[in-house]
Amino acid sequence: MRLSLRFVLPLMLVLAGIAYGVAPLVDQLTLRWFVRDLDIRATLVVNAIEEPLQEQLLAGKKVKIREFFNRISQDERLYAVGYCASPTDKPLASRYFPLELRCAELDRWEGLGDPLLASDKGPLHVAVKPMVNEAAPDGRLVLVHDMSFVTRRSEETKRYVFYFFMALAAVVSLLTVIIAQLSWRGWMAGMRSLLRGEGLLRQPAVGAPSQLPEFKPIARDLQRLIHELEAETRARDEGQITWTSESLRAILHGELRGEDVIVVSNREPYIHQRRGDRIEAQRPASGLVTALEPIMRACSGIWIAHGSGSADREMVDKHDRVAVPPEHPAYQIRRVWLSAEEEAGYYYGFANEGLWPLCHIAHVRPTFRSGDWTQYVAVNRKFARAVAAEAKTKDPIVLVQDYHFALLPNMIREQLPDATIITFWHIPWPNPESFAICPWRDEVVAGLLGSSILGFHTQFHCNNFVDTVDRFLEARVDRESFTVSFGGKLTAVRRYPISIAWPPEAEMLQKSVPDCRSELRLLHDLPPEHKLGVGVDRLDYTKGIVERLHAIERLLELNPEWIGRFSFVQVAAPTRAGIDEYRHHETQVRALAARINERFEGQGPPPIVLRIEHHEPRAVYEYFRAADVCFVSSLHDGMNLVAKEFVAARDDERGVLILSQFTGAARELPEALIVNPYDADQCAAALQLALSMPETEQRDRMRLMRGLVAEFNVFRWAGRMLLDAAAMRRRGRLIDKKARAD
Ligand code: ADQ
Repeated sequence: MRLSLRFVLPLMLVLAGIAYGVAPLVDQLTLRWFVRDLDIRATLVVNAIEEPLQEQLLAGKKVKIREFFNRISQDERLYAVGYCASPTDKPLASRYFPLELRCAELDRWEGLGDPLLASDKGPLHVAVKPMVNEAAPDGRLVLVHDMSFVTRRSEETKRYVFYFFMALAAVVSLLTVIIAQLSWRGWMAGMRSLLRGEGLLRQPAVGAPSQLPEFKPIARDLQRLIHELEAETRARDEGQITWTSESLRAILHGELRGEDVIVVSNREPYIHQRRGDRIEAQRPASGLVTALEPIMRACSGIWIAHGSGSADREMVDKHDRVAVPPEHPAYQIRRVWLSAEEEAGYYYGFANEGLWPLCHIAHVRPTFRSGDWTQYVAVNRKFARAVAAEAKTKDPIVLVQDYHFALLPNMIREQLPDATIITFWHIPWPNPESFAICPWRDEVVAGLLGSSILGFHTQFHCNNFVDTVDRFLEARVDRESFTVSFGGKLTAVRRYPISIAWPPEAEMLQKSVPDCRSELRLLHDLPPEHKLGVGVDRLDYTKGIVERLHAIERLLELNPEWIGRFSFVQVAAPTRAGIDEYRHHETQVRALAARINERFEGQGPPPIVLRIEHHEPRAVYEYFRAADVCFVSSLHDGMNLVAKEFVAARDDERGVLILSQFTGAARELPEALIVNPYDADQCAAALQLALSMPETEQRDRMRLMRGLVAEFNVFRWAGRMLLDAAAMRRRGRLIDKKARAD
């Protein structure tokens, strides 16, 4: 109806306008016709009466002539008749002859002048015709016609014109509405067929309306738009969106606008360190920070972490908060202070001597001390209090990071029952038998089940966790939906493989690959064409550095042609040096490297170069870009970001990645040379293959791996978790609303 009105209303207005303009025109036209008719009539009358009138004029019978005039002016239209013998005479006239018509002024009524004379009776038409004889050579007959009928007719004409346009408007409107409705249906059918994809490229489906030619120009545009929308929706549903920090930020703005977001991790995203009289804000080399920062920036949330820097206390306000990043503050860090005792028990003790080896099963015995556990509980509680204090709403989104906070989800739940708690466990989860040796296994698992969503890197770890719950707790496990119901709360156990930022920061790729190659070879006193392998890790026993060095020794044993032509630089960041096992591990690595170098001494550059120190991310990338091979030999690793960083660093599509089958990354990067790090011969063979791999094969493998890392990047990791959380919150709110309504 509204559509019809859209057509009909303007049409009516236009027609009314035309009618308004046309009526006076028609009026004038009809008047002109009547005047012409009266002229003709006057001539006829003159012709008809000329003969008898001439006779009477010659006879000079004025009375008779007046009677004669009175008689003929009884005609309905002929109003009066008069005769002027000369301009100086008075007219010899019938009754009603207008006094204004004087014989001396008859000239103006002759010819093409205006023949109309206004009178009380309405307009009169005056026709002056010559009527001469010998006695009156200037004689003129004056015929006055009544024109009041013209006014009546004009009124009627206007009325008819109005009716005509009304009828025309009705007919045209009706036709327009019918045509519009039919066209609309046609357009709709055409549009539907386009939306179904029956566009220009394909034939319409049988029975479907054939495509309207009018759609041809927009068909391609429309199809492109539809495909884009479809791809976007599909991508979002299937997690294939092109995730960038911007798209993450945009989605978070859309989905989590105004939400209260809190991140909790042991490590802070910015650590303030005192360097002499300067204070430096250090950004730890951590994938976690890279992944979570865009979320914090998008939501201006708060990040709660252990204040571990030497100048951390100097930088905070009275609420222990500091705004970061220092250059453009976008969110806040809330620092939690730990005593040396707390740190020893919670961080070094239960987390890193207990849970870390327990979950990695790297043949280092986990150590469980009740004192450590007490501190672990106390510190988790301390962080729970900090979360409750920092929450601006009763239902914040809390992102709990890692094995330092296994108890925290449930503790937060006790204080903020409506919070959405997403916990991500960055390390592997072992099978139930292995996990069972933890004296507080039930408490740890129950603590984690305070989460709304519990994330792991791989499905394998999700399965292990659900099996563990099934084995030790009175909980209902739904393996279809992968949810656990425990103590009336539901936890979704999900796989979110972590990754790195893509594309890597431009600064990381600033130095060209040839420059990195030549500079690093120069730095380590290696010839320009020397083959270079790299390993980049925290100096952790789970990273398989010892196994890696054994594999290199085995390579040189089996393929002595590489002696003096191949060196391996192990970049190792010191870590958890307060733990005996780590100190022992460092000693072991140093001794092994020294022994191998000694063994091949005097045969060119040493095969192993140890760089045991923290490097800036840019320096790490330079090693990646300079290397022919990157060797990741973790004995067990939740994901391993080093493997993905190596791939990201190689925009030249060269270099070979050797990757342990016990990393989460191995499930995503099958184009790497996948090895068992415990098998030195297999690793040596992989090294041999890598060092002699043709460039085309390197490129093919690297290209595939780069494609995957680009797509499954860290923004996707964070985005998927938060989108799931947002969906969960929407569902929760809907259920609450319904419950209130019931
Ligand atoms: P990590 O065990 O620390 O992480 P990883 O994923 O490899 O292991 O990340 C290490 C990070 O530190 C990388 O960004 C790397 O570049 C950097 N790094 C390593 N050595 C360095 C050095 N010498 N100097 C400077 N930077 C160095 C834990 C889990 C992993 C999981 C991540 C993320 O153990 O399995 O992938 O969390 O969830």
